[in-house]
Amino acid sequence: MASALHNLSDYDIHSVPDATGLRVGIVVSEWNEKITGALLEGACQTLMKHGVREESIIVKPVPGSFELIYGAARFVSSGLVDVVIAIGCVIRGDTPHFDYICQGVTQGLADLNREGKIPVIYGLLTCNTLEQAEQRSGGMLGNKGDECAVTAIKMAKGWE
Ligand code: DLZ
Repeated sequence: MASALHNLSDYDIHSVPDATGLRVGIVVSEWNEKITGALLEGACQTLMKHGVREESIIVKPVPGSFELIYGAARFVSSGLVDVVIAIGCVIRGDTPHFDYICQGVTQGLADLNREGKIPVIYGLLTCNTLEQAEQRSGGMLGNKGDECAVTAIKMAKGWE
């Protein structure tokens, strides 16, 4: 569905399994912190709404989105969590840097999922402008953090 029509926070609450007992690792990029902070807040609120205890959510900051791969990999190998959410925001600049970071992070997180140990949820906003990022982090298009939390619960509970 085109994002212009899709509010990232819209979902059928009855389609989400009870998440009591779930342990969640969240790795979050400090780059574009206002945006990633709002995504993190959305993810945590939605996880707790579905039964995840606050103390069962481990949050690890990393400097930029490229470091999400390492952070997520550490969570996967730690055995401490059932699912990982990687949160970042890359905004297009004047150089090809945007493309390299987006491709690198996407590939890195995809590789972790291919290992099949625990699910790694893709919470990377890849936007042309700051305004687009704001719209997707609690603005008119909802909050991708909410969507990531719902996806994390469905993936972790669906494969128990
Ligand atoms: C260097 C860089 C640039 C230009 N832009 C972003 C961005 O929009 N979003 C983001 O999360 N990180 C950015 N970074 C930092 C890189 O992700 C990474 O932290 C550095 O290249 C060091 O590995």
